Amino acid sequence: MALDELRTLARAKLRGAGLAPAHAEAVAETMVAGERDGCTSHGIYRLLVAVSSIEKGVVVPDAEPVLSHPARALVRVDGGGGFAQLAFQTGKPALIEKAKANGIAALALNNVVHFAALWPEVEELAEAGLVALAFTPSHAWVAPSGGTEPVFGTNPIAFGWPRPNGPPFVFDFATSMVARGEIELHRRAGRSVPDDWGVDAEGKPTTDPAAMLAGAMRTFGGHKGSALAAMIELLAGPLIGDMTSRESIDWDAGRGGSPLGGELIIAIDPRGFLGDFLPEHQDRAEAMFAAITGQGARLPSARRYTAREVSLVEGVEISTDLYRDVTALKG
Ligand code: NDP
Ligand code: PYC
Repeated sequence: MALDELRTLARAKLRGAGLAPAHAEAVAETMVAGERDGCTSHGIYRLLVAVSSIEKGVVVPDAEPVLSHPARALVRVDGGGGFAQLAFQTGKPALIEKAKANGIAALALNNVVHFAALWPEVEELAEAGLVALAFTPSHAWVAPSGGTEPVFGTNPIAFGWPRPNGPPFVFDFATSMVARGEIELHRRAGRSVPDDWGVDAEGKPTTDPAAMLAGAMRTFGGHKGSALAAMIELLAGPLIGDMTSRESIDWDAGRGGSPLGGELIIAIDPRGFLGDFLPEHQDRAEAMFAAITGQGARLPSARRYTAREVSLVEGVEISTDLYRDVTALKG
């Protein structure tokens, strides 16, 4: 499918589910971006997830994000229970302006439903010349290192770094072994999963995606991923007055919707520290990137940018099953 065709389809299905036009546009954009960049766990498959969340009453379909300014370098957007994408777009201009005025600024999104990847947000900020970090909890699906009971969400962390002659350096990954969406895609395709991704409801290793979804996922990197997952719970939960992943899954009360909660985005203007010396220090960063790629290793996001170049010309391939399920949605 051509990307425009996919965009039209996504908007129509979101509108068909009752989502207000501004939300439908913002949400469709991140799904198309995911599919375009070969991030299928957060691509067009998420239409099924978003529509199901709307139908379950987990998301407020016509929520109007409300912007406020808690401090000189802080921005807050209360998403009113709507999807996070429009809340981010509402807060982004003020975040950029405050980061450039103060050297650093932070944006808290509160009361938003989040099902998306974080890289589009840090990439947009890096394209505006800022170094960016983003964090969000989700639902308690992940056991701490050394345990088998879910406490953490899949809690992604994303980072963006502007580069002078090309797209930004960006990484974005869950602090669980994989995103939950990846296990769901394996279940849909009838494929088994590696047994180090999680455990079943009895705490035993399993390769059955359905059993793992009913049990607990593992953090990546043992105790290190576990500590990062805890940090994200704290930064994008209690620090900004929002829910932890445990509180969020309790709030969901078994409906199986996407997580409601908060997100914290931090933006740093390199000119704050470096002023006119910025180019000289940018060159030092570029030397590090060259030392990585020069030995045959790749930078995070290199795969995405390559996939993007191809998709922009050739469009994307959607599996027959997914196309059938998506087109069967109302709208
Ligand atoms: P992956 O494990 O697939 O890895 C993601 C990151 O690692 C990307 O930046 C990727 O770059 C990079 N990477 C992968 N392989 C290499 C390599 N060999 N060398 C260098 N870099 C590499 O992602 P996850 O499954 O952990 O997460 C997928 C998505 O799920 C994320 O976008 C995340 O935001 C989203 N998510 C959202 C949640 C939410 O609550 N909203 C919860 C959990 C996850 P590249 O893309 O170029 O391959
Ligand atoms: O894939 O883990 C995930 C996820 C959770 C919320 C959005 N994506």
